[in-house]
Amino acid sequence: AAQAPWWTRAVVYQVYPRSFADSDGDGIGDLGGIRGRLDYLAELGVDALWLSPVYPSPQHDNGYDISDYQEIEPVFGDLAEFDLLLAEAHERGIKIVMDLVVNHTSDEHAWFRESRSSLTNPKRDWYWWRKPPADGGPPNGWASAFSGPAWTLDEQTGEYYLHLFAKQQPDLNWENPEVRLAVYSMMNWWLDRGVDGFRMDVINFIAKQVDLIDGPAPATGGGSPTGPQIHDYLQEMREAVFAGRTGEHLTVGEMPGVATGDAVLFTDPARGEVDMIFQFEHVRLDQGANKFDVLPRSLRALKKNLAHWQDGLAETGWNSLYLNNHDQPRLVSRFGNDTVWRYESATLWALVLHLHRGTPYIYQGEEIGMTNVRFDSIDDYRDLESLNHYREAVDEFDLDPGSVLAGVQTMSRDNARTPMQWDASAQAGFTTGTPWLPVNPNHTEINAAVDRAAERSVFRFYQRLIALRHESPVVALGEFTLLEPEHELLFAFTRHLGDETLLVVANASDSPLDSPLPVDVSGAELVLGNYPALGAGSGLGPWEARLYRL
Ligand code: TEU
Repeated sequence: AAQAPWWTRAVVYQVYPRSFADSDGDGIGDLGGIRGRLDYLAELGVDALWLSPVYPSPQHDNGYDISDYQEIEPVFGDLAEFDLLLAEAHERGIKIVMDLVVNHTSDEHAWFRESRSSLTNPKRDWYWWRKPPADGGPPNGWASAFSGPAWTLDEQTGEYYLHLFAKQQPDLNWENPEVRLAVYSMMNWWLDRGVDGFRMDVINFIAKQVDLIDGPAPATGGGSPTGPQIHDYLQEMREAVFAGRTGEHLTVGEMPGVATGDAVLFTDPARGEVDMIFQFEHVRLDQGANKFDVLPRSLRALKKNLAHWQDGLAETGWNSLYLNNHDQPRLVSRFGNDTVWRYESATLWALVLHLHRGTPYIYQGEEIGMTNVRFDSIDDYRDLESLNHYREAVDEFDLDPGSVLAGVQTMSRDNARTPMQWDASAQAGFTTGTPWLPVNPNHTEINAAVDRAAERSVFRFYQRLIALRHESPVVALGEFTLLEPEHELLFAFTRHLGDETLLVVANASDSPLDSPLPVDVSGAELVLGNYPALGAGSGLGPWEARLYRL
């Protein structure tokens, strides 16, 4: 256990800079705002911050469209301000992990401007350009993740370029070694500056199945674009960027579509690719073919899927643990009850998730039980994914606007992107100006100031969980066993290491669960629970969760 990597004992906190804290009153969060809240984060006890992109960007996708990799977005600050943030975080023992978005750049990045300028430009081959096929249509049938085709015809040179995301996010051609070297050199520049690692955006997409682009049979939408070269690229990156370095770094690859077998390959320490990944299976269980088609939720399906990942990586590899982030609805609204049982269900999911094996990620506001927002009109949404989807569904597919809006209200990424709720004041203490996205009206009741003063504080519950992972090898490394897999309401499992066994029992429902616990707990120590006192009966109250040491 002593040789296990530091990140097995760590908890990462994700900051979405635009929505975290605004220090200059322009309505958009910034680096000064983050710096001003470092004491709050240190008090929570997190080990590292992952900053969603802070680089210059036209902001079509809130910074995931980068126009300069080695600068800071002026709205967020500058490099001097960044260095200050880094230094002050490090003083508090908090690492800073940058978002690395290198599957694509912004169409305003100098590389793409050059590349699109002529057929013979030296950077032409840095992106995926293809002549229109005989029928004039796009080179294959791939769809953009943000609606419409993944290819756009560029007037200037009469060729199509590939963009798996928005048309303002052209995909880099990793087949070209110059592209790879440019990315590694940029990563080294940030690490030399002192940053502690990278969260790698859709990193499994950098390698393409070239035969699906140039092959005889044009591919249709769906399926993974990932080519087998992905492992070579990641090993080459590790060699070029991390091999010579000492100290504690973190690499986490966001990888939509990977299964447990792939995950083992990506995270096997002996192969040297990434430390851990973000996989998507558990957050797709309640989504149809289109993510805005909301399916009924099943606790059984969710816990079986999480257990499948625990088992799949039990021997080799490592996973990240998350139930929400800047792309997902708020966990208490999605998996819990965000009205009458908000405290209980927020803490239940916190306990369940943090007691799994893997590195837990907390998304800003999760630690105070923030909920989804519900805008009445599509005009109030800002996220291009939601807006493109709505336009396509209503205008092209003629679907009923009311039901399309309902899907957006449930699944929109803007649910996670409303400003952080610091206090009950007019703009939730986020800004003195007009926020770029409205604050959730419930900030008068749900905010950090109220939560931390409350008897039952979500923040303090997270503090306990983080401290537990720091102190307790069984939490970090223990073997996971799911109990009662078929039970529709009870989430129960054990963790076991050496002579220590922990038991988690959680009633993920609005009704009391009166059946006896799956394991005899007489004589066991209650380590943590989300009810003020144990009830008289043997069962669990609504959304009650307990952690025992057996
Ligand atoms: O997301 C990749 C991804 O596959 C999805 O989560 C996607 O954003 C969408 O929600 C699918 O329904 C990453 C970033 O996390 C996201 O914010 C970016 O928009 C995207 O890549 C493009 O850079």
